[in-house]
Amino acid sequence: MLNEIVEIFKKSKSCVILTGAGISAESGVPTFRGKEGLWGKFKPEELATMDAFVANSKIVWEWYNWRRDLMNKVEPNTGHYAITDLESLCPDFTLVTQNVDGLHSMAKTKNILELHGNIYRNKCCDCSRIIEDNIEINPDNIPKCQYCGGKIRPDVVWFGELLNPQIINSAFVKSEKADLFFSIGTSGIIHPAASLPAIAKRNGAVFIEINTEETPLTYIADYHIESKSGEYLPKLVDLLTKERHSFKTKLLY
Ligand code: BV8
Ligand code: ZN
Repeated sequence: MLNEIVEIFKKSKSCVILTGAGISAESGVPTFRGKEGLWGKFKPEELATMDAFVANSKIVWEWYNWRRDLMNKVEPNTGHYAITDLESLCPDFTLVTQNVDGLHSMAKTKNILELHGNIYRNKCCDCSRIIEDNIEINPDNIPKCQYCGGKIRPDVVWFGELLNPQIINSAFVKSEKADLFFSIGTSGIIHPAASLPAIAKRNGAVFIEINTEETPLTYIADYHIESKSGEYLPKLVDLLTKERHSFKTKLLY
C-alpha cells in the first residue's frame, strides 16, 4: 500500500492534510478521547464552553494553564516534521489542524489553518481583540481587556462557538480543490472539521486516513492505514525523497 500511496502523492497537484490530537500523542500531548484522553477526566461542557467560562472562569483558566504548561514541555515528533517535508514535495499544500498546541508551527510547516485557535494566544471575551503580550494568567485575578474591560480568555474555539469565517472558508475551498486528502490522528467527530474529508471526496480527491484505529471516517476512506503517524509518515517521506533523488541522479548521468 505504501508504494501505491507514493505513486498517488507523486501525481498530486493539490494536497490537504487534516490533523487531530493523534498527531501530537507521540509528543506526549494527551488526546481527547481514548482511555487516557482529556474527556475521560474533564467534561468539555464544564471547561470548553462560554457558559462554563461565565459560570466559573477560575476553573477554566486553571485547566488551560495546566494544558499550556504541559504543551510548553513537549516538542514536535517525527510525524509533525514529516508533514513539513510533504509540504515541500507538493506544489499546492495546505495543513488544516484542529490542534491548539502550536506543534505544527514549531515543526516549521508553513501553510497552516488553525481551525480551533491556539492555546498560547489570549483574547478579550467581549470585543474579541487579541491581547498582544503573552501574559501569564492568574486564575484568581483574571486580567481585563485594556480596550473594553472585558475578561481575558484563551484564543481557542469553544463548543457552540463559530469558527473564524476566513479560516473555515479557506479550509472548505482547499478541500474542494484537493486531488489528495489525508486525515491523520483525528476521531472525525467534531464538526465542521469532520465534514472536510467528505467534501474532498465529493470533488474527486483520493482520501487516505492514518489512525491507530478505525473512525467514523474509515468507511469513506480509499485507504485506511492503521499505524502511528510518527512511524508511518517518515516512511512515506523517505520513499518519496529516495525516488526524487534517484530520478535526479538518473538525470545527471
Ligand atoms: C460550531 C478547542 C456553529 C478548544 C475544540 C453537526 C452535527 C453535530 C454537532 C455539531 C454539528 N455542528 C456543530 C456541532 C456542535 C459541535 C460538535 O461537533 N459537537 C460534536 C460533539 C458532535 N461543534 C461545535 O460546537 C463547533 N462550533 O459548530 O459552531 C454551531 C454551534 C452550535 C450548533 C450548530 C452549529 C466548535 C467545535 C470546536 C470545539 N473546540 N478544541 C480546546 O482544545 O480546548 S474541539 C477539540 O476536540 C479538538 O480541537 C478536536 O477538534 C476535538 C478532538 O478531536 P481529535 O483531535 O480528533 O482528538 P480525539 O482524541 O477525539 O481523537 C484522536 C484520534 O487519534 C483517535 O481516533 C485515535 O485513535 C488517534 N490516535 C491516537 N494516537 C495516534 C492516533 N492516530 C495516529 N497516530 C497516533 N500516534
Ligand atoms: Zn475587549
